[in-house]
Amino acid sequence: MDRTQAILDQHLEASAVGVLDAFRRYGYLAADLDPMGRLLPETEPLAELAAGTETSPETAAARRWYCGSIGLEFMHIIDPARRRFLAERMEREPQAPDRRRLLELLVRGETFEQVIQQRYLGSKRFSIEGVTSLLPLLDGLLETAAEQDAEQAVLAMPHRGRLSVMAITVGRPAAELFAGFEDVDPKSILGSGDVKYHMGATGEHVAKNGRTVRLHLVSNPSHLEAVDSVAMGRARAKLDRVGDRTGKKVLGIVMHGDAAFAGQGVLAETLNMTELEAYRVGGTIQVVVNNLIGFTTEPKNFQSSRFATDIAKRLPIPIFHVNAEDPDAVARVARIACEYRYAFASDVVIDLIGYRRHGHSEVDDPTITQPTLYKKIAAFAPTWKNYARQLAASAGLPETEAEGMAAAYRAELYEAQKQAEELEKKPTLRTMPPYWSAFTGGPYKREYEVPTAVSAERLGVLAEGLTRAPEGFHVHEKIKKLLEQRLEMGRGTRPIDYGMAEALAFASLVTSGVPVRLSGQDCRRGTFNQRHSVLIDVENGRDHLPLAAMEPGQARFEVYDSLLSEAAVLGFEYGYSRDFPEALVMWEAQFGDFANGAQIILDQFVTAGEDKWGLLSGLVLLLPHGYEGQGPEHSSARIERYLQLAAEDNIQVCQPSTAGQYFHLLRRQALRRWRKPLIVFTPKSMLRHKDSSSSLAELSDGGFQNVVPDRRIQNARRILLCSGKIGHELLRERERRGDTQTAVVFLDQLYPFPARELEAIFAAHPDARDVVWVQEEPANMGALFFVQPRIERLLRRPIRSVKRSASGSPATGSATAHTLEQKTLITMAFGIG
Ligand SMILES: Cc1ncc(C[n+]2csc(CCOP(=O)(O)OP(=O)(O)O)c2C)c(N)n1
Repeated sequence: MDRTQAILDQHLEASAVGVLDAFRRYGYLAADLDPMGRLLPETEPLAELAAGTETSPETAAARRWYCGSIGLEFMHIIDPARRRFLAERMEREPQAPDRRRLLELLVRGETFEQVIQQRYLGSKRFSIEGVTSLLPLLDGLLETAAEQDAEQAVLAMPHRGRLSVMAITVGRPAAELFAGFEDVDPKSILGSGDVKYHMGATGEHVAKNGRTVRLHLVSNPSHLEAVDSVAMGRARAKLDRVGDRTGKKVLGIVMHGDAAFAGQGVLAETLNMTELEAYRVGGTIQVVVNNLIGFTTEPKNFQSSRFATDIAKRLPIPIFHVNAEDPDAVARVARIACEYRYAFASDVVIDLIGYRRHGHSEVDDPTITQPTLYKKIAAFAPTWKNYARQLAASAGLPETEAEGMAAAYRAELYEAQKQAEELEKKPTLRTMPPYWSAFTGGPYKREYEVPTAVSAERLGVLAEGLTRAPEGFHVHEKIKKLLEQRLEMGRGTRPIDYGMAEALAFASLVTSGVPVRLSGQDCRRGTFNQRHSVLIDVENGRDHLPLAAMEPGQARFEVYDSLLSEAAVLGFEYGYSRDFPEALVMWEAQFGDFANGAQIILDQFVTAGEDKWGLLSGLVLLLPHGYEGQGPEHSSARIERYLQLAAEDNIQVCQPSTAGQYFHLLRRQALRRWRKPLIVFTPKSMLRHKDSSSSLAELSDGGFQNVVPDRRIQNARRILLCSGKIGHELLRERERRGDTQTAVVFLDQLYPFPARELEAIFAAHPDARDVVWVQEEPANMGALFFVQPRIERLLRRPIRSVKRSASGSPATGSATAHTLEQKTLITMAFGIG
């Protein structure tokens, strides 16, 4: 150990603020990070703390370590072992990288971009030039991960450099990527598909140590950062598949633009997931591909901090800043960052700072908004040329060699371009994992239906398991009562409520090999005190999950209270469902209306994923819904939104009217091979209401009914069609009135629209003069706009409707006004005709 090493070790242990400590803390501010000189070194803190030591050897060493092309923020990490790990690596002489390999990657990246530029002038490609070092960075991460025995990497990234990453990192044949520019086979994707720089891709990285790391680049919408937690969910599912909770086998690498990283809230939500048991993946490598510009906007207008990455400082994780024009430093950061991730199962941020050679896209002229910067960039040589020059001077690698590499790759790309012109079918860029082969998407077919009933005897056994606590476990008095009641429900001596119906559905699934995963705010207990999936020992606070302790060899049951986020959590669960199609994966909103916090995930992934990318998901959304006088915010889960997004059988939109229907719906979703997102509007006050409870026979017989007919009324004069709680209120009113002429029919499935079942209803009531749609929601909301034309098409005549008046907000803030409105609705429904 040399003298400087001894000093630094001392400093790491001691609390005294010395020179080295000052550099460890503030060196990153004075580091040389921006090749275009926009981010000026901030020397104040160091000048103050290291005053008088400028000429000392310690200061010179510290400056070399912390103020070169790498700036590291790590002193905010509390764990000394982590700080020591990082200091030790930063203060060690770096190993020489494989410079030829770095050069080759840079040459390939920039040549690839240039060839597209020449051949497809005027097309957008969102060039990587200026931050081409992303390619050696990814290579370094994957090489290090392979040394740590990684088997797969999940990559997510926005537009910038995506095509280069697909070609050079993921290894897709260039012809496939050029096919996107040739727009091969447009007829096959009329009205569907996606642009080339959003597509997902699979490939592999064959590492120097002989290991192969499978790569999955996640399909991505334009909405920046929306993919972040989707990628994490995918990584978690892949880890769960192989039973790895350490995160070693699957590495997540998520790339970001700097403006997006600083600006988009979902990124902050996603970062907050990293240490949470529900969402942990052993650490994600967050790479900011930082060109210090966002479209035309400069950092001073998109971030209130020096670095875009400052948002990540809330976490105890290292943030590396590295100058993209120093490929050796980039390679070093890749190694340290990945080793750190593997040592501590922690997120790591790498802020790769370069520039953007062209406009935001190549059809955009940046000289209008950043004229002086772009003059400078135009005079600045491409990264590979600078690096080749440097290597010629320092490493004896002749510049002609780099030229040769470029020429050879260019020739290869010209050849690929010719192949692309000849392609007849649009290439898919990916191979689906084998676990998808048992499942299917596309239009609904009746042949997908499966039995969902469970024998009464079996339900009794499951109920016993569900209500059992371990020996010596102290169950809360109220819960003891609940468990007794649930046992009675399972034995058929008490009507089954939603909570028990759901528990029985889960129990029947996990004991037949189907894993169940649910996350959402407070969903372990349930917002409405209805689920109680976890028993808590009142003496010691210990947990017991009956559903996870049903039978030996059962499938996994997981239920998690989520962080207070909608977008990141829904994104995560969507991602999870993408890599675990055999499981029942669910997200529950606290109240259904909060789901609009995740609107991007709904619009861009859940409802459009199959159309854009051909990717399926069986994700379930549980959205509490119903007008109960709680005010504008807790009444409506916005049924209208989902129905507007429904087309091509892309989703299922259901509102089960009874506990039994809910049971069959959940089981149907898990057991059919048809994989489609399922939106379920779940009850609140009806959770325990006798009217929506079911008998044991309803679970042990039959299946989910898309339309629930009225079995008590024959050949009605009036048919009230509805969905959800209002139907039960209509039934009560009918009873009160002693009405024998009105049938109340529930549409428990709104989409795919149950036309066949409704036709049967109309045929059963041939004399029904009035067919009325009744809903609680205002005229501009709810299912009215969607069902009315469809019902009229079936009936070949207009129908009438009862609803609240059109309104800017879903419901009144007054409970009394609500009651009055509700009464009026019911009276009007029976007054028609
Ligand atoms: C949520 C969202 N808002 C706006 C846009 C439009 N948009 C596309 S790229 C871009 C700038 C992104 O800048 P940055 O994150 O720094 O990435 P860069 O393009 O510079 O690589 C904007 C505003 C978008 N794609 N997504």
